[in-house]
Amino acid sequence: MPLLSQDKFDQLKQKAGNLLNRTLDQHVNLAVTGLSRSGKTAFITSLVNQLLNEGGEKQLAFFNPVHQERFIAAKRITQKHMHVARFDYENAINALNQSPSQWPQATTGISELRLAIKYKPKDSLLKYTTELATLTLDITDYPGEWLLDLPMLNMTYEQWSEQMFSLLSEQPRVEFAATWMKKVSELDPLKPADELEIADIAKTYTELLHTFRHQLGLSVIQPGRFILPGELAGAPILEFFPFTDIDKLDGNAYQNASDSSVIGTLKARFLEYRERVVKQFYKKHFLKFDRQIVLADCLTPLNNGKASFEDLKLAMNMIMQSYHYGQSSLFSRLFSPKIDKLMFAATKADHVTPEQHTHLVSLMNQLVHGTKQQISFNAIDIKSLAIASIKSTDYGQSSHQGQAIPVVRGLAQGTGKLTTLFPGAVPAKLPDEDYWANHHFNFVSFAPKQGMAEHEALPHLRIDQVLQFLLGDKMS
Ligand SMILES: Nc1nc2c(ncn2[C@@H]2O[C@H](COP(=O)(O)OP(=O)(O)OP(=O)(O)O)[C@@H](O)[C@H]2O)c(=O)[nH]1
Ligand SMILES: [Mg+2]
Repeated sequence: MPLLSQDKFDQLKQKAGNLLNRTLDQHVNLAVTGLSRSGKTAFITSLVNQLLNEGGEKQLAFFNPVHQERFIAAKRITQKHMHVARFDYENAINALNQSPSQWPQATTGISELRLAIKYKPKDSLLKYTTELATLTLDITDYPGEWLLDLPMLNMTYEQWSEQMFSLLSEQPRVEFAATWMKKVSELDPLKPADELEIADIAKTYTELLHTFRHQLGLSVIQPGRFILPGELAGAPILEFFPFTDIDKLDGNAYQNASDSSVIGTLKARFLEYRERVVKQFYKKHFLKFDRQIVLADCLTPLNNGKASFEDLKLAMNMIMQSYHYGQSSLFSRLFSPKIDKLMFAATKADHVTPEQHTHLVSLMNQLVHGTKQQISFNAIDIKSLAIASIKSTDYGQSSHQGQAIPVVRGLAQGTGKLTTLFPGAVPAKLPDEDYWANHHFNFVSFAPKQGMAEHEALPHLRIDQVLQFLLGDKMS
């Protein structure tokens, strides 16, 4: 006679399973970031959509839980933080399913979404105790612009002002900034601050930042919150600006300037911004992420030209400072993030022909090159990929002067016209003068494909590889 009845055995197994479920790591805090328009909303929408559609086996061939038929299902559950906006998945899907199909709207701040993913464990301890396991996945979407502020923590107001003025004095910014800079240079720094005057000059500075981002396609925008203020819109903490020629002021007068003087007010707000905005974001959110994907649209700056691309390079460098925590005493004292996997994804890869994808990855790698070496030193697992969250084109061949050339075909954004083109070669290295002088990149924005069915997984490029890198080990 068996010592335990089957019922008893199952009960015990269930208990052991519950215990392990509690002790094993079954939770991932995934952060998605990138500068505005880099493709964060499209990425999260597609990733969630692939999981909710139970993998759609063919579509997720490189995601082991699906490939090995261990993926059961995913569903949305109530998000973790009640005070953070919900990622608006429904709205994004509705836009894509509309006729004609639309891209989801631009978003402005931080948002969250939580999924419960059920799967059959394969290699983990869980397989001995329970049939199914659940991975809870928290996804946070936040603007890369917020990371651009990190270097401010290491700077005094004087240093920051100097750096900003030297940026503003160069092309292409100077053309737009000259009048504003003159206005600041005429302002008496030691006179009592006039609240309205300061608000007004800060407003023009903010408008300049918007022009740099949206009209010139530049990436280095500081302070980042000025263009993406979220709940801080209109607060005095966002009403300051860099001051010119502080080093030419009388040292004593500057140091002794009262808090109510122009310079004193600007300095105090700068410090408050650092403390309450920059540091708080790191403490409240950044510290809690386990895994991070940084999205970058390298193609639009390539299309815009040299200044835009160089600025992206600088911005990526600034963003990467957030991962240099092992190197700098300030950051290691302030934060000890636990990120163990970091992915860089070059988005919108469906805009270029497939043989260009290796170049796109290599370009992306060079943009983060210095950093990559330093981070791998800190034992973070890093990978770069070229992806399309929502593939909007088809590939084909066309003949040009008797030669077959690869082409992409899709509906041009705006006109909706079916367009076939060879957009040009992506440089495998950071472009030099010769590239800018002799190469032409002809990039067209595409509308999403029409007639995507509501309950079918969205077409994509390499989202399965992203899932495998970011979640595969947690679902083994
Ligand atoms: N062809 C193609 N275009 C894409 C893809 N992903 C994003 N885009 C384009 O890039 C635009 C911006 O994408 P979003 O996902 O809204 O970018 P975001 O980073 O969330 O932007 P913000 O909300 O402004 O910060 C979209 O409106 C599309 O035009 C993609 O996979 N393929
Ligand atoms: Mg968005």
